[in-house]
Parts: sequence; structure tokens; C-alpha cells
Amino acid sequence: MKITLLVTSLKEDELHKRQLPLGIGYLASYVEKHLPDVTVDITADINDIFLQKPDLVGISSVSQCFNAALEHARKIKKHLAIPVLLGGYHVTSLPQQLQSCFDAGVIGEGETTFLNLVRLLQDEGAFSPSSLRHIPGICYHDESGTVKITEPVEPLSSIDLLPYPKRNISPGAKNIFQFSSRGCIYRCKFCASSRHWRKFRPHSAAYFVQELKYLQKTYDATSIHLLDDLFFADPKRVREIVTMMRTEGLSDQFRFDSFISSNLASRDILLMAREMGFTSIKFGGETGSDRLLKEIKGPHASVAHHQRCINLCRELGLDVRASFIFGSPGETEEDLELTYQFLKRNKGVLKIHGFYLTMPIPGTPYWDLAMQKGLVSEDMDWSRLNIDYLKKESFDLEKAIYLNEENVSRTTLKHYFETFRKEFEFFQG
Ligand code: B12
Repeated sequence: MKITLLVTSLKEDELHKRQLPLGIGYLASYVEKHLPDVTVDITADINDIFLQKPDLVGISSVSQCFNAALEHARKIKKHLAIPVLLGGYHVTSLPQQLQSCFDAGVIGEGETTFLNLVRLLQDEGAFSPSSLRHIPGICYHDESGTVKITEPVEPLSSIDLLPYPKRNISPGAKNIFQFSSRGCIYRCKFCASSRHWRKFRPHSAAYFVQELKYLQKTYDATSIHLLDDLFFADPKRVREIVTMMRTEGLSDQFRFDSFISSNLASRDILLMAREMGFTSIKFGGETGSDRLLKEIKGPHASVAHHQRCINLCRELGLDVRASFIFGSPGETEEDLELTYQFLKRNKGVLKIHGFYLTMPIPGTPYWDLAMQKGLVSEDMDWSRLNIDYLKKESFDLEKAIYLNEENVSRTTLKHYFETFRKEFEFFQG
């Protein structure tokens, strides 16, 4: 059996095509490990499906790209008449919306459920409602076309059970993607990750270091982009990784970058990061207003922690970057001024990693709020959820969903966005 997994992306997100997201890579390697007679290809190009003519297609989509997922699925159904599965963040948050162009949607972590679906297709040659109802963790259409959701699947007990993901890169690739954990210990109101993964599960230090060795051997890897939500969630594990890398002779062999939460950025942990090979650290700055920051991220967050992180990084010779969000519910012009002052105080040291509009992404408390306000619906134009102010092609402030109209007008917000963009150094990479 031949399967192709297709990931949808924003028009200008070339990174997605150059180095395909690891979600579909994990699915591919998991199925190939358990079913050696099945081959799974991964792509971001719909044309590959028409060239490869697989027996099954799986589409992966976040909400912002869901218009494309629908378009692709309809095209595949029309020309190839093969089963099409959907997985990823969008369907996990809105499973009851499953459109008729999809045979089933996979909710949450995908590996075991996807394997069960492939086995079912191998055994029965087609997906029927009477068989799908026995597969946990999915949504599907019953005989009358009504969407049904089966019982939930428990996340894998240990993510060390996963084979390394299939990657579409060549030796010498820069900033190779790697995960050392799934999920996050915090619950920021704008982020869909903690609800998607339900709990934080790290790889053991041993698994992580073995994968590093594999990346070095297979791709001559020297620079690693750790895509974890929060690589530093467990300082004890970071210490174990540093020690194990030293024992394995891997110290000084890699450069890393990843996210920290500024409250965790103690001198100790930043020293460990530097020893491990980190040359830069990123954190979600979000705002320079302490009141708003706590409202968005929780009581653990503070602007004083942001400042400490920046100061320590500077002292220890680490590059420091942060991203900011604007238009959060309850943000006032005074809060925007505080963000401006914060950025000004740190000009020349702190690099801006991104400027985003706070968006009600399905699966977050802000989505529930936007539903109450009547700003979104489950069959909306999903491109209106784009958040990245710096993406000129796909972002449109006039068209975007804006949660804070009553406190700051779009015109004023635009003025701040523009001022920030002109005045502060923006780091892309
Ligand atoms: C790394 C990352 C990026 C990188 C991606 C680089 C790359 N090529 O991999 C960059 C910076 C480019 C990026 C961009 C964006 N991202 Co992003 N990103 C992430 C991040 C941190 C990790 C994604 C990931 O690989 N996860 C790990 C894998 C294992 O999980 P997964 O992909 O979900 O796959 C699993 C399951 O979902 C399921 N599954 C997924 N697809 C399928 C398909 C099938 C057929 C099946 C059966 C199962 C299945 O099985 C997989 C294995 O268990 C997540 C947060 C997170 N921790 O997941 C945000 C996240 C996915 N991103 C998000 C967003 C909003 C974006 C942008 C829209 C932001 C923007 N700029 O406007 C863009 C869109 C990019 C695009 N598609 O073009 C949101 C999506 C929310 C939502 N509900 O839609 C997230 C959740 C972060 C958040 N704030 O909530 N992103």
C-alpha cells in the first residue's frame, strides 16, 4: 500500500516546504515501522499526489491553512476517488465540523490512531461507518451523514516509543528540526498546544542524545532548531542532557536554539544552555504590561522575569529574541505604551522574533470568547485567523478577527504595529 501525507501551508511559508513539519514525519515513520509493506511519502505539494497516485491520502492542517486543506481534499476526491483522512490542530479542536470530503478525522496525537486506520483499510479495502465506529480517537460520518466522534485515545505513555520522524532534508541542512518533548506545562490563553497534547511529555535524555547522534551521522547535523513548546520545562532533564552529551563526546558539536519561559531563565539554566551549545534563546514576551501579561499567561509570568532573562543573556553572551502579541482582550493604549517603553529600554539587545495579532485560535479560551462575541463561526473563512503582522501576503489587519475593538481601534493598533516595525530590529530565522 502507498500513502501520501500532505501538509498545508501559508503561501509565503517556504520554510514549510524546505523542511517539512515533523508531525507528518512521525506518522510516516511510525506506520512504516509497524507495517513494513506500506510506504509513506510526505509532501507539501498537492501535485505530488497526482503523480504518485497513492491508495490513501492524509492531510495535516492548522486552522489558518484550513481553506487549502478543504480545497485539496475536494480536488483529490474529484480526480482520484481515494480515501482522504484529516489530522492536526484544526480537526482536533473542531471535530464535529468534519466535512464530507474527508473520510475521517484524527483527533489529537496521531500515531496509534493513524496506524489503526491504515490497518483497517488494508483489511477491508475501504472505510465504512460500521468499521470506523470501532476506531477510537476519530470523527467520521455515519450512514445518515451525521458526524460521530468515537471514544478518546490516551496519549502514548512514553514518547520514547516513537521512531525518529521521516525528514525531507539532505546532509548539511542548516537548523535541522528536532523535538525533545510534546506539550507544555503552562496554559497561555492564545495557544492551542496544551489542549491539543493534554500533558507535558518529555523524551528521556538518552533518547534525545541518541537522536542527536543519528542526526549527526545521517545529515552531518551541526545546528539544531528545537521546536518544543518549552525545551526548558524540566531543568533536571536539561542537566541530564548536558551531562550525557559530555559523556558521549558531543559537547561543542552542535549549536541549538529554542524557547524558554522567562520565569525559568535563571542564571543556572542559562549557563546549562550555553554549555549545551545554545547560542540564542527565545521567549514569548507578549507585552510589556505586567498586568496584561499575567492575564494572558498566568501568575508565573512577569515583565521583571523578561528583563532578568534579557540581562542574563546579555551577560552570558547569548543572543536573545522575543515575540510580542497585540490586540489581546482588555489591552489598553497604556499597555501598548508599556510595550513600547519595554522594547525601547532593550533596543540593541533584544531582537524581535515576531509581531502577532492575538488571535482566537480554535481550542483556546480566546476562541470561546470570540464565539460568545459572535466574531467567529465554525465554517468561517479560516484565512481571517492569520496572526503574523510581518507576513505581507497572508495577513490583512482589516480582514483579521480582532478581539479588542472596544478598547483600541484598528487604526490605533495599526499605528503601533507600524511604529514598532520601523523602530525595532526584527530577526527572521
Ligand atoms: C514548529 C511550529 C511552527 C513552525 C513550523 C516549521 C516546520 N516546517 O515544522 C513555523 C514557525 C513555520 C510555524 C508556522 C505557523 N504556525 Co506553528 N507551530 C509550530 C509548533 C511549535 C510545533 C508544530 C509541530 O511540529 N508539532 C509536533 C507534531 C508532532 O505535532 P502535529 O504536527 O500536530 O502532528 C501530530 C498530530 O496533530 C497528528 N496529526 C497532524 N497532522 C495529521 C495528519 C493526519 C492525516 C493524521 C492522521 C494525524 C495528524 O499526528 C501528529 C503526530 O502525533 C506548534 C505547537 C506545537 N507544539 O505543536 C505551533 C502551531 C501548530 N502553529 C500554529 C500557528 C497558528 C502557526 C501559523 C499559522 C502562525 C502564522 N505565522 O501565522 C503558521 C502556519 C504555518 C504553515 N502551516 O504554513 C498554531 C496552530 C493553532 C491552530 N489550532 O491552528 C500552533 C498550535 C501554536 C499555537 N500558538 O497554538 N509553526
